Amino acid sequence: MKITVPDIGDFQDIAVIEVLVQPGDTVAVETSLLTLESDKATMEVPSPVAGRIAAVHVKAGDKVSMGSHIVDLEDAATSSSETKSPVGESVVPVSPPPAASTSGEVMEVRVPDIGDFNDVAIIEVLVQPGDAIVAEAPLLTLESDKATMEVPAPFAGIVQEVLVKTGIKINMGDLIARVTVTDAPIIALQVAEEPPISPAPSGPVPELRNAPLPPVVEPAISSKPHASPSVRRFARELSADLSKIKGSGPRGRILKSDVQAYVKAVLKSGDESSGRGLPKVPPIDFSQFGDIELHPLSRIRQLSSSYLHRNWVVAPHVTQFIEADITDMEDFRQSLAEEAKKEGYRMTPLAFFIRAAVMALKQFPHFNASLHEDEKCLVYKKYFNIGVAVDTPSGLLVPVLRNADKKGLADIARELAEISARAREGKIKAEEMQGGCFTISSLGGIGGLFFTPILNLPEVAILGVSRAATRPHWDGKAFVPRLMLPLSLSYDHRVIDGADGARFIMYYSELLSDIRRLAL
Ligand code: CAO
Repeated sequence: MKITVPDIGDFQDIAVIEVLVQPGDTVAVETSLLTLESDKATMEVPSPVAGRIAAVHVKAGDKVSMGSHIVDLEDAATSSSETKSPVGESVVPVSPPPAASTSGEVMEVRVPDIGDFNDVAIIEVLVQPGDAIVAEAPLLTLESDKATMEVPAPFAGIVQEVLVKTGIKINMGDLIARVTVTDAPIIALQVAEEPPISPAPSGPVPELRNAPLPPVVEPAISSKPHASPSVRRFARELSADLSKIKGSGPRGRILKSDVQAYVKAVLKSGDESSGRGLPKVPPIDFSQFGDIELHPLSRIRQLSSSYLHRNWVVAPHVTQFIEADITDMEDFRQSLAEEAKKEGYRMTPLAFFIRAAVMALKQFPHFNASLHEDEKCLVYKKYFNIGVAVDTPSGLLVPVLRNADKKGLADIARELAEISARAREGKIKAEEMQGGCFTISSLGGIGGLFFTPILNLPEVAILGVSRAATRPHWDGKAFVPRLMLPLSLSYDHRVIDGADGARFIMYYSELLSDIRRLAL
């Protein structure tokens, strides 16, 4: 049976952007055969009958019009060869950006001109408050009995409020959302990568957008994947996450072939995000052994668990330990503490540790680097941003102290107090946790000896600081009491050799022991 392009309205010479079937495929009635795209709309041509594809007469890039011969079907289930009307998948034209919008302004986004359609049902809301969107990112999917349409964003921004929900019917001019306009490229966290999470017991949703702790920090452009409903359906059937798939179609559109290639690659590597191929711990009914209670984990903890797991598995960690003699440093700090108190801040030992970290990073630049994504070169950073792990009621956060090399001890101490207080109050912004070069995790206020910190990828090293204690120290003639600080340096062995790890921590320890060098 010869299948041809049906009546597609006013369209002539419309481009085939994807051929969805190949010889040998079995198709059902309405299985999509082709995706066509003009500058106004994207359409899928469905099969009018069930059968097996005997031959395909078009390829991506060809132009077709009504009557063009598309495929031959064999074993067709009915004798009708009249192709059904295409299921229109209009990409609703983007409304022009608001004329007088300036970055930071909250603008309304309304349903643009959607042609003759009235009271069209929303079948999917693709954004939520807090989402960073690029211009033309799909906001909603609408479906009438004739077509499925996506309503794109007229400009880039951060979604403040979504005023519609799945199931309701809308018309041209209805208010969809309020969006804060941004003119800079939008950088968002890779939250989309994470599995769905149940509502947090504490804190509002935006908390989720504040990336957590030791891990954070791979900026990524966030927008909803650009794919037609049938490709979305196909991806859903295969449990493939569209946000991880790079589209090879026009304007980055994800094609069926992209989904297939992605699934093949995942199967080959045996590395789907859920478990990296590791066997799962079998579920246990703990109540069989005694009373239990179930407490939900905070969103930050759920996110950090996934980041930490990834970092632990991805980077081969080595941890090197040393004790630094900080007796003189502590005397010096005490001498500054009184004055600092008068000025309203605490001269914390951490300020010294941050300053020494900058000096050590300058001496060993490959510790102030990240492995390039192709793993063939190192990205050296010429700036010195130090992340500090802060213990908060909802879990660990790592705010970043920027340009620490340009700040004195007092400025570092003040800023540290300010950012750690805001982190504890849940007021730290996502961007304040990005761009770190090296992280310090201090458990000095709590106690304990050495520990093995997990890397905050893509950083290549992290320093764990424990509680200093006075110990007998052999000075060559006698044992003398010295204040010794346990340090634990974890590094990424893909980038740093053991010898350099040892050199770095020795140098760092010497800096802390020699207050003249540290104070310079
Ligand atoms: N040795 C001995 N005493 C130390 C010390 C050390 N290494 N570090 C801090 N102290 C002292 C401080 O001087 C302070 O004493 P005073 O009250 O007499 O001034 C006291 O311990 C409490 O310090 P702190 O921990 O409250 O403050 P800080 O500036 O040292 O640290 C911060 C700030 C935000 C890093 C810390 O509060 C915090 O959250 N630490 C936990 C980080 C964490 O959980 N890391 C693990 C990550 S991996 O899972």
